[in-house]
Amino acid sequence: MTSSLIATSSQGKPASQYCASAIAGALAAAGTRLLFGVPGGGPNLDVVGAAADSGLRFVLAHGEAAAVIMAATCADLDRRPGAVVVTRGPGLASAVNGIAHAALDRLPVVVIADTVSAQEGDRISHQRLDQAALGRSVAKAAITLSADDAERTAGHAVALAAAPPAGPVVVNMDAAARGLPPPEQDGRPPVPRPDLAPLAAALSSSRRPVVLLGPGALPHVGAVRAAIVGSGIPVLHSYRVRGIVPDSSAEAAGLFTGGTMESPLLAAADLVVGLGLDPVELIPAAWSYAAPAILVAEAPTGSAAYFTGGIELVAPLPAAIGVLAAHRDGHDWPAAAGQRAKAEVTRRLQRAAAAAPGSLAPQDVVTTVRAHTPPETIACVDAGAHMLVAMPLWPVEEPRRLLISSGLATMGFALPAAIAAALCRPGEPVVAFTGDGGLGMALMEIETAVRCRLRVVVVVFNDATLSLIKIKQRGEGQGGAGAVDYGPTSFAAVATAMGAAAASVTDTAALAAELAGALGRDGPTVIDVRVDPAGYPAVMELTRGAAGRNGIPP
Ligand SMILES: Cc1ncc(C[n+]2csc(CCOP(=O)(O)OP(=O)(O)O)c2C)c(N)n1
Repeated sequence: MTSSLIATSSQGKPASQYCASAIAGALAAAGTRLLFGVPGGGPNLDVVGAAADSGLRFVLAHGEAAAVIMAATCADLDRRPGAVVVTRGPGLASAVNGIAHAALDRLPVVVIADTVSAQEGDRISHQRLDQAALGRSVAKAAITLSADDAERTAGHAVALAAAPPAGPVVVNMDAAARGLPPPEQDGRPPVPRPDLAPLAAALSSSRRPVVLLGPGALPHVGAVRAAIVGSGIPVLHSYRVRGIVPDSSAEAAGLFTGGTMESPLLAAADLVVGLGLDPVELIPAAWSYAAPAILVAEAPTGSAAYFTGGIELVAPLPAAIGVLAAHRDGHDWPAAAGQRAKAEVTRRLQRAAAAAPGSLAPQDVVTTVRAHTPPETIACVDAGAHMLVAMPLWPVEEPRRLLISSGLATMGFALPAAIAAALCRPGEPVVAFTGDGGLGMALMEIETAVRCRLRVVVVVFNDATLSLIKIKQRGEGQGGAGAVDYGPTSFAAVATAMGAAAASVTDTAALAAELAGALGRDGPTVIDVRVDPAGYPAVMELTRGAAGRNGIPP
């Protein structure tokens, strides 16, 4: 053991334990209930021990990126900072994709790593990376935690993660470090006094406004509903916020991604009003509508550039919602224009369903699961072609019931997210929709769900192909079959080997029967569905149009 590790703090504890207690205490004070991760010994185990002392439950994951996705999902659902512990070097490097997801979806997560001490840096190269630079390059900040002023630094790290815009903070524990500069305070300026006159003027003269909702609107669900429901003004939701306006209401018009799904409605609009949009969610497609766009957000987002000719007003959202409420009458949309636009998208997607005997159309998988699960089910969706049917065909009545990695759009999201949802919302039904590619990236977390006895239903769209990428090869066959095709895998057999209940299905009746069993089971179920990808090109055309065809990444 090195001298730095046996150094003691002024409180008499070994310094690394003192640091671990400080960060665990700060997390507990912020309401964090779970710590995810993969420890690497030494100070990491101190963090696990200190977390238990502070009342946080530790959940051992198989992969660090998955652990961060779990923590980020808890942060999203609980509205408390998530927490992860990883080891120095490979542990932090392996966590990067999860940290990137938390960064781009603006979710507060504290990622605690130990590090080769600055005192030993001249001598020890093993597992030594520039963890401060690595952290800073992807997270909101990287902070060194030492026994000097540990409580204040730990409190600052947790508060910084949660301060808007929320995001991940990497805490590198170097108990023996001395003379660190005091951490910078978060310097976001206060929201300016609202000047919403341009919004009021535009709404006064608009006959066909459309409202786009983004994550900034999530804290204002009640006010948005009061302004919108019953007004007849169609509302589109970004991926992360479906359910702010319940899908059953006449105004709920479905999704806004920047693709073609929402085109007929936007083409008929004479004004587009964005509330709390984050351009990180929008696919890189051209904006080609005549209607002017006014985007309101509580801090500059750069949205105006996405909506060519759009203007961004920085103002408190409740004030903007108030302006909208004052102008909810006076438009001339046909009755239930939003609901009808959404129904048309659903009809077209269903028409694109195609399946050879012995397989299911992806659309039928989604609608069958929806029909056989309770309305309040939390669905977690991976990146892939299956996402293009799961997102529009899964209606929700509340926000945070349909989860996806929106900003980063990472594969390997759905299973860890579903595990976290089951942990944070015990007793609530949870479904993970994932492709064979995405599940392959997070596969071992099935064991995590088994060990934690979580009632998670994993629905695998198994076509042994990276279908979303295959669609983009269409025509040219760019890259050849070897670029996208896997050999067949029985995920049911793999899951059984890990102790999960599992089945392979090729028709909707069997899928429905397996779902019934899964929802009554005290543990995870993996339903390996043989899907036919033949309808995906048409789905891509309907949802994304040229942006999808041209190979723009999801
Ligand atoms: C970590 C990560 N790697 C690569 C990608 C690019 N990508 C997006 S979707 C996709 C294919 C997904 O295949 P699969 O999980 O089988 O789902 P399917 O498209 O077949 O529905 C790929 C490679 C990504 N988004 N995230």
